[in-house]
Amino acid sequence: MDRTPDTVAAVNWDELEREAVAAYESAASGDELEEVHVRYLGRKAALPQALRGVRDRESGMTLNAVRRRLEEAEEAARARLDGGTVAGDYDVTLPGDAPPRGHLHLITQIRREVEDVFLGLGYEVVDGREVETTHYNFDALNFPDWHPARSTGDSFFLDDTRVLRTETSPSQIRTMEERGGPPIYMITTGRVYRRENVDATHTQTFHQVEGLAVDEGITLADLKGTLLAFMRAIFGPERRVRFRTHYFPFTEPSIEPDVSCFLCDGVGCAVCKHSGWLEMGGSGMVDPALFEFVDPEKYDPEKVSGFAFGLGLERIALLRHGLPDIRLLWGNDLRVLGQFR
Ligand code: FA5
Repeated sequence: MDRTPDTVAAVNWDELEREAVAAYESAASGDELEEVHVRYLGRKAALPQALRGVRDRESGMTLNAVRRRLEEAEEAARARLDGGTVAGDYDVTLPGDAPPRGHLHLITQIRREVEDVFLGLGYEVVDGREVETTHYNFDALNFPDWHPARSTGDSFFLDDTRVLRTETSPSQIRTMEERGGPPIYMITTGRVYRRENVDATHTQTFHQVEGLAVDEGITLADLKGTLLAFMRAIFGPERRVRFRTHYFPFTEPSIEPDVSCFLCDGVGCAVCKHSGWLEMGGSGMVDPALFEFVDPEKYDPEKVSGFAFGLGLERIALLRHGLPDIRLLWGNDLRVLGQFR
């Protein structure tokens, strides 16, 4: 006995599908779409009716396939009319969640600020290299053989002749070699490496800014004036600078600049350990031995003089922002870093 209901045989399903798909495609509004839905997929429409009456597997498969294609056409029409609403789950026309926006790390900001200050003073910014030869890192900078920085206990060596630079000072030599002679007014910034015990003020990787001025008639007064201008630009116009004598193998005399404490203005507080002053780095007049070493013809020590300085960028960050521990800068804690936008 043929159990297929009349409706299955009576309808040309191919034609119905073509008609329905065309209707979905031309539906121009939500109301029209609803009408098309009622006409072809509504409870009383021919297809759902026929499906309810189907008894044999083959007709069921044919009609289900038609239904699936009509549902797809309806879905597509709805997406088109809703401007992208898919299955009613979400509306892509609504504003989304903005992805969190990053910003420059505090040390990068300070590096750029420092570069801006010196560009404003007529300096150029040059690149250095992080892997140095012992020649540039020690010999050319007048480091005596016995200096502890030459040992594997203090520095990271790649082999006998190559070392991760322990300071930015080798770029003084490289710049002087590259140039035909004075005048030189340059700074360089970048990472340096030391085998330190890590604590609140020391890490094994940190950043320095190195400055070098070589010209005729440069004096210690020029060094002092330059560092004063720099400290005031970074820490505020009221700052005073003082200098203490020190020793570096490549400067003679060597002096260490202190800046008056920006928090207490020299009165004494916890930040400056009640001294009123903050230590900033090293500096001095270029040792004539360096000129001899590079090229005494181009840099005649009788005529040419210069000054150099090297300051820690992390130190500037800690002091200026009252950060109690250098490790906060490199712990990747966004609660800390996010404060410095
Ligand atoms: C020098 O590195 C000399 N090259 C500076 C110099 C340049 C002197 C040119 C004369 C002429 P010093 O070792 O003091 O000097 O380091 C300079 C600064 O780097 C320090 O004041 C400090 O701010 C920073 N610094 C040194 N060691 C560390 C460390 N382990 N972690 C973070 N900052 C450091």
